[in-house]
Amino acid sequence: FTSLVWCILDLLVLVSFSDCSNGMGWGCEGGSRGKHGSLKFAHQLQEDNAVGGVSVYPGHLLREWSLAPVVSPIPGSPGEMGKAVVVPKEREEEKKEKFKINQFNLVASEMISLNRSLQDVRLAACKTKDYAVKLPTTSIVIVFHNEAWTTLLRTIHSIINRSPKALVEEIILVDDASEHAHLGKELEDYVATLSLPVKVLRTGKRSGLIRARLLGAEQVKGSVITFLDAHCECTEGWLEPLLAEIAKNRKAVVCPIIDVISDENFEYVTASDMTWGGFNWKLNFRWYRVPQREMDRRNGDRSQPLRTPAMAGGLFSIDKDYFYEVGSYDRGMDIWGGENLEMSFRVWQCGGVLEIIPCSHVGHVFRDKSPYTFPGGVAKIVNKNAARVAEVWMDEWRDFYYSMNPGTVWTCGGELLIATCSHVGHVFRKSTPYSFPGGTSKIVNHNNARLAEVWLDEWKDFYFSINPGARTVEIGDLTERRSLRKDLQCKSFRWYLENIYPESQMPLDYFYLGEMKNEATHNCLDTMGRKSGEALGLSYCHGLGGNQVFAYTKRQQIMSDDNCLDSASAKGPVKLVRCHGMGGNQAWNYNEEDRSIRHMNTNRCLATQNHDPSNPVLAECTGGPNQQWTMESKFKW
Ligand code: LR7
Ligand code: MN
Repeated sequence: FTSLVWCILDLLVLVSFSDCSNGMGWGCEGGSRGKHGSLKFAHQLQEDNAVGGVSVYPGHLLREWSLAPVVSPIPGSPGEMGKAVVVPKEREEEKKEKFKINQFNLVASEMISLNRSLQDVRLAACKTKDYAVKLPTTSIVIVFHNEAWTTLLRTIHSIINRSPKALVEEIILVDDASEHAHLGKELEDYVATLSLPVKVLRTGKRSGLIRARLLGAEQVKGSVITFLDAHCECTEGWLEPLLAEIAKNRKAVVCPIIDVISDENFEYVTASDMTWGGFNWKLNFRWYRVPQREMDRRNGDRSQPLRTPAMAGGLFSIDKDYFYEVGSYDRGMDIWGGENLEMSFRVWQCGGVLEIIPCSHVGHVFRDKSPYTFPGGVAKIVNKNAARVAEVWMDEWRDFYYSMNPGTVWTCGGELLIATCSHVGHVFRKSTPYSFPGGTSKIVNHNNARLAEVWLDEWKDFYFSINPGARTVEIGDLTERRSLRKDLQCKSFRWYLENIYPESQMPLDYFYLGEMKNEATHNCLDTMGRKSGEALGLSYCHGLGGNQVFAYTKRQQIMSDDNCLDSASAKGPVKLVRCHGMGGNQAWNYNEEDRSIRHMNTNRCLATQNHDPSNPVLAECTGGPNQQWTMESKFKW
C-alpha cells in the first residue's frame, strides 16, 4: 500500500550540510567519556536556576547538567559523519531480500556503527545559545514493533552519546508484541550493559503505537516525557533546547526538526527549518512552507521556536503532568495514525502551544511503506483513527474529511489504484453526454466492481466496503474524548483555523461543499486524482465524493483538498493548482441566478465543450447550459 504515502516527503525541502568541522572529538558509549562540556558553555555553570532571569518550574525536579562529549568518527567505518553507505555489489541480492523485512536497507544499517558520528547540522546561532543550568529531566519512551536491531540500538546509543547524562532519567522501551527473537531476552541483556538505565516493557499483545506509548508513559520518572520512534539518530545538542523550552512554558509541546535518514543508504540529510506541519482534507499529516507571518513573529530569527499547526507525531517532548492534564492519548485509536493530529488539535485548542525547536535536530528513517501488519486492515484502522479525530475536534470541518473519504479513507489506497487504472476511466469519459440506461449508479458500481476485481488484488475488499459511506466506519465510543474536550473547555476548530492555521487547506468560510454538476453534460467536475499543475477533469457523477468534491469558499476559491481551480489566461486551460489564497487566477464567482461560474480575472465562464466533454474550459459567458453548474450535494457522507 504505497498509496498510504507513509510519511509524505514531497514538500520537505531538503538542504545539504553546511561545511561543519568537528572540533571536539571524543567519547562514545564504550569509548572514553572523559570530558564534559566545552569551554564555550562553561559560563552557564555559574548561572542561577533561571531562564531569562525568571525562576521557573516550581515543584519540578531540576537538574544541573553539562554537555555531552562530541562523538568522533571511527576511521574506515561506513556511514560516519552521516554519509551514505555503499553496499558492495556482491551483497546486492542480500540487500534486496533484507529490504523487505523493515522497508529500509537493513544491510546498510548493519554496516554502520551503532555509535556512528554525524555532522553538527545546527544553525550557527544555536551553538551559542544559553540554556538554563537547571533543566527538567526527561524519560525517553520508544515504542516498537519488529524493529531492526541496528536501528533500535543506534537510536539508543545516539541518545546516550549525545545527551547530557544528568538530564536523561531513563530510556523506556516498549515492545509492542514483536516477533523477532533479537528483541526478546537478547535485548534485555544488551541494554543492561549500557551506562543509562534502560527499561524494557512489553505490551504482551499487539496494541498499536498509541496504547504502547501510554504504557511507557505510565512508568516515566522524569519531569518530561520525550517520545522517539525506534529508528532515529539524535544529533549534538538535540535535547537541551527541547527541555529549555518546556522549562519556559510547561504547556509547550516541542518537536525537533526531523531530519531524513535515507531508507536506501542511511545518509543523514538535513531537513529545512522553513517547513512546518499541516494536513490535508484526508487528514494526512503534510509538510508545508512556513508562511511569512510566522517568520515575522520570530523577527526573522530562524533559531527561534516555530509555532506549528501540527506535528508529525513520533518525536516530541512534553511535560509529564501536562501530558495527562491535556488528555494524553485517545486509547480508542489502534495501531498507527491519527494520534499526531489529535494531539496537535487538542494542544492548540485546549490552551497549549505546539512548536518545532529548530536548534534540535533528530534524524528519522523515512520509508515509503509500512513493514508491519495492520490487523483488521490498514484502511479500517487508519480511517477509524482519523474519524475519531474529526468527530471530537473538528466540528463542522469534519465534513471535509468525510467528503474526501467516501467509504474508507485508504480505499484512497484504492483510490490511488483507480487513478493508476485511469485508462478504465477514460472509457467512461469519452461516452459522456448520453444517458445511462438502467441508471448511472448501477452501471458505475458494476464497472467499478470489475475494476476492483481486476486491479486491486486483496484490496478490492476496500472497494466493496466503500458503501454506505465513511460514516458507517466502526469508530468506537467517543464519550470520553468528547467530555475531555468539554472539561478542558477547549476552543473550537474555527478558533484553531482562525488563530493558529489561517493558511490551512480547510477553508474558514465556505458556501458549499459537494459535487458541481454541469447542465449540458450532466457530468461533474472531477480532479480525476490529478495533481497540482494538471488539468481539471469532468466525468459521470458517481455521487461518492472523493475526487468530485469541491468547496466554493468565501474567498471565491473552488477547491479540492489543497488544490484550487486556476486559469492563467483567458484561453485556459483550467488547471488544478496548489491554493495560494491570494485571489488572482484562483478567484471565481458563482452566480446562483444563472448558475454560471465566472473567472474573475478574465471575466469568462467555466464551460464544457461538445467535442471534448471531459475537459472543461473557459469561454465567453453566454448563459448556455454548457455553462450552467449546479451545486447540490448528493453525497452519502
Ligand atoms: O503497531 C505498531 N506498534 C508500534 O509500536 C505500529 C508501530 N509501532 C511503532 C514503530 O515500531 C515505530 O517505532 O511506532 C513507531 C512509529 O511507527 P512508524 O515508524 O511505522 O511510523 P511513521 O514514522 O511512518 O509515522 C509517523 O506517524 C505515525 C502516526 O501514527 C506516528 O506518529 C509516528 O511516530 C510518526 N513518525 C514521525 O513523526 C517521524 C517523522 C515522520 C513524518 C512525517
Ligand atoms: Mn517512524
